[in-house]
Amino acid sequence: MKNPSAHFPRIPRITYAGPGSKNPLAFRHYNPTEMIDGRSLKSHLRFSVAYWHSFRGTGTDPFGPGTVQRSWESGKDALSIAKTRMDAAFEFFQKIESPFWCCHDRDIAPEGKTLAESNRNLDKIVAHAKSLQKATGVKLLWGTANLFSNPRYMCGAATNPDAHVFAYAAAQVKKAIEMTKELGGEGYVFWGGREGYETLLNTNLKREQDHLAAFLHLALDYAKSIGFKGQFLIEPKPKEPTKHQYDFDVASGVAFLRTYGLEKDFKFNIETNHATLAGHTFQHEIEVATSQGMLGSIDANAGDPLLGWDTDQFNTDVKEVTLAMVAILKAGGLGKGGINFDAKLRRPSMDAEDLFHAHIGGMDTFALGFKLARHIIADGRLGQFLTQRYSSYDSGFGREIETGKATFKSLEKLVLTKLGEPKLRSGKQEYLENLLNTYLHG
Ligand code: XUL
Ligand code: CO
Repeated sequence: MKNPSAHFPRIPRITYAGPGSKNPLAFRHYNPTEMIDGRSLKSHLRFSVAYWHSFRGTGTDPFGPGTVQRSWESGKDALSIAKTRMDAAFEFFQKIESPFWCCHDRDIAPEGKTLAESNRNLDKIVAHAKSLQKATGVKLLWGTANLFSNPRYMCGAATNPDAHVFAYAAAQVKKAIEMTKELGGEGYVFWGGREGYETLLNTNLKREQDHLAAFLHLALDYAKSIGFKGQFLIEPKPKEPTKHQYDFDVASGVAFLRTYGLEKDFKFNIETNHATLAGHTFQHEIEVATSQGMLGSIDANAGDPLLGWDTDQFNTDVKEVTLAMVAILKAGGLGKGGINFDAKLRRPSMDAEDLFHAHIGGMDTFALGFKLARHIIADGRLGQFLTQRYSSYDSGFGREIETGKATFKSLEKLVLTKLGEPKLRSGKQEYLENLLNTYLHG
C-alpha cells in the first residue's frame, strides 16, 4: 500500500485504552496483544470484516437510495474503482486490528457481460487482494459466491427449476472456490441465498432439495480435486429473501446434511440474526451445532426484537454475546472459524467514521463476552448446577438408561417395586438468572 492513511486520513490506528477510557475511537475491552492461555486475544477471537456490508453497502433501503458517500468510490472504470476500494478496505482492516476479512466473489470484482469476463475481472482483483494480504498480514477467513443478486438466480441457484441456472451457478462456485484457495481462505461458506420457495404451487420441494445436495457434493468433489483444504460451511437462515429457505436452522441443516451424506464435510456458520428469525436464541443455535461437533464459525450481528427481518446490526448486547461465548468456549473455541461482522451501518450512519464506531462496539462486546464467559466457566457454579441436575444419570439405573442397558420392562419393575413417585426438584431458573447477573454486573 502506497499511503497507509490515504482513505481514512483523520482516523488513527485504533488502540486499546482500557475500560475507563472516554475515547470513542479506542478499544475498551479488546486488547489484541493481551495474552490469555498462551495466545493473544486477537488469535482467540479471530475477528473478520464483511466486505459486502462495510465496503459495498450504500445505505439503500426499499424506500430510498443509498446515503453513504465514500471518497474511494470514484475512478475511471469499475475495475479501477474496485482496486481503490480494496486499498481502502485493507487500510480499514489494519486500522481496526481485524486479522481477517470475508467476501463474496461479486463484492470484490464487477460482474462482466459473460461468465468469462466476470472471471477475468475476478482474477485481476484477486491478484490485487493477494498483494494487499501479503503487505498487511490480513487473511481471508472465508470466501463465498453471490448466488442471489443477479436476476438469473431469482428462482434459486442450485434449487432453480431450470438446469441451465444450476450449471451457471456450478461454474460460478467453481471459480469462487478457486478464488478462496488463491487467497488462502480458512473456509468456504454456502449461505442458501435464494435456495427456497415462495409457493408450493410451483415448487417440487423434494427435487429441489435433491439438487441442492447434488450441488454441494459437486462443490466438495471439485474442492478436493484442486487441493482446497478449507472448511465447508452451511449458513442456515429460515426466511428472507424467500418465504421458506431450505437451510431453516441448524437442526434442519443437520438433518439435511445427514440425509445426503454430507455431514462429515460440512460445519455451520451461525449468524445471530438468522437464529432469532428462526425463533431461536444465538446460544441455542450454537449449542445445537456444538452438540453435533459441527460448530464452524460465527456471523456476528443482531436483529431488532421489534422488527421481523434481518436488520444485520452490530451486536452490543453483552448478555447475549456472553451466553454465546460460554457455549463456544465449552465446545473448545472456534478452531479455524472466526467472528465475522456480517453487520451493516444504519442508513443515516453515513460517515466513514461510523464504520469504526460500529466495529469497535462489536469487537469490544465480543472481547468482554469472551472474558466474562471464561470467568463464568472458571467460577464453575453454573457448570456445577448442571452437573448436579443430571447426576441421577451418573450411576445405577440412570447410567443404564444412558448406556442402553435399561429396558421398558426393567424400568417398569423398578418403579413398581422400589422407586415409586419421583420427588419434585426445582429448576431454579430465577436463582440462575440472578447468578448470571452477578457475573455481568457484579
Ligand atoms: C445473508 C447473509 C450472507 C452470508 C454470505 O443473510 O448472512 O451475507 O453471510 O452469503
Ligand atoms: Co451471514
